[in-house]
Amino acid sequence: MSSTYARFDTVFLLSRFAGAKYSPLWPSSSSSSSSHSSLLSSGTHLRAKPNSRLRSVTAASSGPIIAGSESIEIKSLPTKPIEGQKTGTSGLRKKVKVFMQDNYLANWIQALFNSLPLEDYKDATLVLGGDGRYFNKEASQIIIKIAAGNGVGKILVGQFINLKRNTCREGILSTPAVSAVIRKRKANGGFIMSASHNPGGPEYDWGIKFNYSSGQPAPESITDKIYGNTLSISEIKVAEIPDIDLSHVGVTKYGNFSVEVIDPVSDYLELMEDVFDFDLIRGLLSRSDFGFMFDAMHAVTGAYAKPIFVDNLGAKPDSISNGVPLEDFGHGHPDPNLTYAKDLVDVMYRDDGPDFGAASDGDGDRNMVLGNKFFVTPSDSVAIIAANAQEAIPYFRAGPKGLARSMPTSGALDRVAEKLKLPFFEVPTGWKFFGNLMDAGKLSICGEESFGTGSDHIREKDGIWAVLAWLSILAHRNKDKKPGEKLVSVADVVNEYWATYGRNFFSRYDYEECESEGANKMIEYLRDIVAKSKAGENYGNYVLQFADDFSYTDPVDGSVASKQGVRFVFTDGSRIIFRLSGTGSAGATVRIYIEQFEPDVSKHDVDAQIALKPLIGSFLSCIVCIKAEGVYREGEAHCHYMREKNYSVSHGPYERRVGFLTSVLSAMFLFEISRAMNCLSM
Ligand code: VG1
Ligand code: CO
Repeated sequence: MSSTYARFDTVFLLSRFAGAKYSPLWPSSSSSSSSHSSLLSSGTHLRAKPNSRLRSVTAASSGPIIAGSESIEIKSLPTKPIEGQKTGTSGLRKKVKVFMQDNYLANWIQALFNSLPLEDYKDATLVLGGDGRYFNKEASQIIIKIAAGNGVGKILVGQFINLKRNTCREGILSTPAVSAVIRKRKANGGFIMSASHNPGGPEYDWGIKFNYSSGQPAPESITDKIYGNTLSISEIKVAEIPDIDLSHVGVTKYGNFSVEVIDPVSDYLELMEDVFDFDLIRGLLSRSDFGFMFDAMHAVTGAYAKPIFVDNLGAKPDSISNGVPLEDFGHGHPDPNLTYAKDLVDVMYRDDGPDFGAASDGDGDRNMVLGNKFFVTPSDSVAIIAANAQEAIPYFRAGPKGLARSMPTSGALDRVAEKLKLPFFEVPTGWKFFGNLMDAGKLSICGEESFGTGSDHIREKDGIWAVLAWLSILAHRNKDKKPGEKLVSVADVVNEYWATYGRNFFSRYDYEECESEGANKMIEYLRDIVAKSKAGENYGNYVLQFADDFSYTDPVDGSVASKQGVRFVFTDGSRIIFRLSGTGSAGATVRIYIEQFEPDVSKHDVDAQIALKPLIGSFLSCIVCIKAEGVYREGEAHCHYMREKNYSVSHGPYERRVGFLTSVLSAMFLFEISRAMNCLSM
């Protein structure tokens, strides 16, 4: 198998490792038992003719009428528990084929209602949106009928019309827009139909998230309850209403229940106008000596980019690429990083490329920021936004209240917080951990290394917000520049920041579709090492400050999240972190994060991989190689990696001529083998 390898100091993608096969979690409809009915396959409720204004609907044969709310009839559909519906870092994500089976989605939605207090949804307003991916259209109808069946009063749904192509995408709202709409319209919560940056289409992924009334992702206390309820569910409450026409803005009513189709952009745009100085940004974007490019990756921000950047801020129409949201993201992987947003990267690395480029992901909450021939790591990006926010962004005129990052995100932001004397928080991976701090007025700006940046203007990370934040910084720095004068560039802003605060070299390595068992064993093995580690131990030239499995106690509600990632932190601030992803749809993804701080400005220009090499080498030879001595002489592999940077690797566990990435992977097998041979000191 081959790997994709990109030489930039951020995310590395190693795909399809180990050939882990996905096995369905639930038999397909053909093999399903007759003791439960399926919302998708029964066809009686979901295939009704759209837009017929029925005042009452006769019950279908497959279940009894359990209630009549005014003129809506509600039916109880028998169902059976389905395994594996545990929510990960951000909602429930699976292959779309899994979601399309029997009552897979319906069960989860009903389990959600079973988990919420009645007052949180009865006669309440909920928002429904998504990134336009394959299956969202059908899923919207399922969610609406179950919401109505459970007594929800009103659903607000986004919709996007592409006038040029004369097409309509139903159920469109970016993740940040769902959060904004919930907050603005005081809704009780909302559903987001998206697997975010995971690819879409019949063969790929689908996902569902639920956000609460503050617009924030449901906390683990709720998602754990939902999971529990998926294991005991026996009925789904479905309103007997036809499919709702979601292609036209307007209201459809059935009894006390209504669905309002809304423009997905206006509430969000209004908020952005409050947060930023649009005149300032317009001044920059309309300059003839400033080039701008935004890649919507055929994902949801296609619906937002033209109205915001072009129609409101004066960017040229051709500055938006891949601006039409498509069900399969144009066969792309809507992940705004150097590997998957390659088209944008190619343009930005041309001599005559634009001065500023950005991309966002499937559901519009991630962002990547580039200057001409310059990539800004997400960890640096949030630190730079925080350092410049007060002078460049009206929303932060009084100064940010506090700063926060996820644990694996580099320590760049910590230094800004220290300098600005701001409260600072380190939370586990996943945006849901920031919300409480924001609600408590302790946090304004936060970010994750995974291309997530945002603030307390909403309760989600926000791709377009990050782009506008960067444009504000550049516009502020350049507002007095006369035509022909050299503009302050993205690279200038970053270099100046490094010179002031030092540089945190950072790199993340991903190993996708690993076998879950091996990956879990690897983490267990690392936990064993942590338990035996002592402060002051030498790892080559590095001295261990501490090693642990990160645990977080929420300062607001006292809830505890444990086992959030194994950390080795050294006395100079360098860190190596291992954790398993919670967003994959098949097998396990291992993430390794490596970071080293460099205060010396003369060394800031070095390639991150070169800068991180000594740390990687010392760590691996101590942790992996020595402990496994006699089984695998890893040291040789390192030397090999140091010489050879572009390679195609073989993933065999005994492969000798492998690079660093493979050798860590091999370690997973190695641990198991070593265990079996009893040659690890465990
Ligand atoms: C990943 C990222 C995490 C992010 C999450 C959701 O999670 O690491 O930082 O919050 O995706 O992002 P994991 O568990 O796979 O590492 V998104 O844009 O998918 O809502
Ligand atoms: Co996303």
